[in-house]
Amino acid sequence: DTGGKPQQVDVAVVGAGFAGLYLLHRLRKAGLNAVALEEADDVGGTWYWNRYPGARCDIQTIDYSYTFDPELEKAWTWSEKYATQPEILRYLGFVADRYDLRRDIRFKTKVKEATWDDASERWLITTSNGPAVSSRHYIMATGCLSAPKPPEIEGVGDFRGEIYFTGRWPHEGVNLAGKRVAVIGTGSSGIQSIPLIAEQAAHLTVFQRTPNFALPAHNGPAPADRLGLLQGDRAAYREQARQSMTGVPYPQQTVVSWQLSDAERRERFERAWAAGDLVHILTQLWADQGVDVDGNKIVQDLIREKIRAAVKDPETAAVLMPDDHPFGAKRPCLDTNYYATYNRPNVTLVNLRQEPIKAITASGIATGKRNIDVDVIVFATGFDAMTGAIKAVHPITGRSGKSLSDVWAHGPESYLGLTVAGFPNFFMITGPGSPSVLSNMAVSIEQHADWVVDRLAALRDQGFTTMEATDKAQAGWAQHMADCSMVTLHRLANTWYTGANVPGKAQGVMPYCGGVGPYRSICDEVVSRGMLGFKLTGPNGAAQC
Ligand code: NA7
Repeated sequence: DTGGKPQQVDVAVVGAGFAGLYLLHRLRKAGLNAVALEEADDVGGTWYWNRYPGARCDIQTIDYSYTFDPELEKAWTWSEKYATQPEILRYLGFVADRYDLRRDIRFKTKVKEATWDDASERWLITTSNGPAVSSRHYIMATGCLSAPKPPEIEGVGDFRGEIYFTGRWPHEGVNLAGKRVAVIGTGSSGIQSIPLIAEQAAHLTVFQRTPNFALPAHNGPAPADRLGLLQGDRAAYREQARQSMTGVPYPQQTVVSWQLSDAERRERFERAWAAGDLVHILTQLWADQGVDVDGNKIVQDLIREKIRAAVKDPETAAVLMPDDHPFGAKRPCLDTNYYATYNRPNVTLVNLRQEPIKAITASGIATGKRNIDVDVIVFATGFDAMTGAIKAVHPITGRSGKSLSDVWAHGPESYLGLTVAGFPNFFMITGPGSPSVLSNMAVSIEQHADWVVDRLAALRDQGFTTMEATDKAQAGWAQHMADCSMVTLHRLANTWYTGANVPGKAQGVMPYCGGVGPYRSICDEVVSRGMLGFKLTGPNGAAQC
């Protein structure tokens, strides 16, 4: 804060990634003036920071795109079925330029604190760079996987070689050629980067704590069948996506596993394996795969068979086979040559379940059994997901003087994943309690942003100044969240969906498990029933539904 007068706007947005950019566009069209505060020196969010080798989106490009403007869809053509990080970053830059959004973004500006003032009914937001912001509304568009998790391993400071985090990969200057490299972590970031690091490094040692299910991406041109569906009737395709369970328009399966013969199940599985599409394999095999442990085990066995076939050394193959969680309960990965990489002579796999890392030393990594000397350590250890980036603005102080971190001490509470009781005019895009990470983010982001901006415009038009979820509505949403999570298998795995990846973090399934289409209907019904569950106030009085 320079000590100058706060910048006055209708809406302050934090983040200029996929969500922040769309918000700026929508807010401007709705006649609300806004500023986006962005820590990086350019737009892109996730796609700005995650520059590690092999970084790609694992939702197909035809689905991972903005859909709000058919002209934009015409103006941009993706080069592949799955876009690389640089291509997605170019796309987001293209969108920022096309809609002239950069003039409303303050780059290299980290948000420090945010405080609600009851008297003026405004948020005051202090920043690391430039004046504070005073705004009527405050929207966190900070993403779900943007706050890297600390390594939680002793001795990191002692290491004399190079250290990289996949989520904070340097923009240039990384050269792994001829070096002994360690990768810690086998989530999506590890699984995408390991094959490319293995090609460059003299030797690669992968430190795996929990094996993950990974499927071949079969990247290349966008598949003709999916592209045909989109191009056949673009509006209908997009609408089906919005009403679907995942934000990708696949039909709902109604046949359960035990109604199919072994041969029929295998045929469906092989088709899904060949499709190279997470949403396909997660939703199109049989109806009980995501909700019943037996229906799920059939898929697990079929995938383990594939791993066994891909990896030549049976012991290594066994270590790579997930055996502790249902398929889909932990985020599965899409890979290019992942399992085959373990057939290379310069790659070694260390099973941390047998020999946990004791410490990082000056020269490498010490497990209970040995010291492995390396020149470079890559941490692909993940994120403080869903709540980490929101809580990083600390404190966010609401009406009661309480901070959001305190209110969330036992886990994130929200109404619709969009708002929090006690925090008037505060909104989250893809927050905990929304479908977010269980969906195609592009579709969820547009739905959330549309809903929020439409509400702000309606408030203004109706003469209200504040909007706040009631405690009762929030408790009802928590119950509904719990009910939905009991139907799926996500609760049966220790993952970043449940907070289990961060020591000491409150446990609970954070994303809404009820599906994108049903969630949209609920959000729309809240509006059609007169803002059910919200209290609105303004100079002409209050309304509570
Ligand atoms: P993930 O999926 O959280 O993966 C992190 C990996 O790092 C996972 O294998 C972890 O093992 C491992 N890990 C984390 N901490 C440690 C320590 N201290 N020691 C050893 N191993 C550790 O993060 P990603 O960045 O790969 O992917 C995040 C999402 O981005 C992904 O799901 C997609 O949605 C896109 P664990 O499983 O916890 O035993």
